[in-house]
Amino acid sequence: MPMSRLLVVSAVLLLSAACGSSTGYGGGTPPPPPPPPPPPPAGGGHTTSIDVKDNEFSPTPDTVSSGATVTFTWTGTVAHNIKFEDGSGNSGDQTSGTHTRTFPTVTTATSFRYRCTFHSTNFTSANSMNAVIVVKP
Ligand SMILES: [Cu+2]
Repeated sequence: MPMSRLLVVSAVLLLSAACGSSTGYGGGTPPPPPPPPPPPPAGGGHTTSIDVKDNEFSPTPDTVSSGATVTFTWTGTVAHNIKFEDGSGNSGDQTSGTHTRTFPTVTTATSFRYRCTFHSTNFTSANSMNAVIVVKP
């Protein structure tokens, strides 16, 4: 092999090796990935809009601020209602539309349990159409 051809082959091999080791960041470490989003409140939402579905309330549990007004929106196809354990802010039987309840001002976190009387027999059973809103000061 002529000397000039040997030099060309060597140059190509060197260039290939250099490109193969490049990271695209000038040889430094790549930038760190963005931090993960903060976790949602434990076990539920933080919203003043709750969907009344067939057959669940979503989200639940939900946490709102003292004195907040929560809007329930019927998104299913069969009738549901909202009956609060404290007897206040109940809705009628509805298949569509909305219902609102304004919660009281509280000085300690207070749970307001509610259920649909068609699809739940009490306020605490799992896998039933009941839910809770936690009002925080
Ligand atoms: Cu229901």
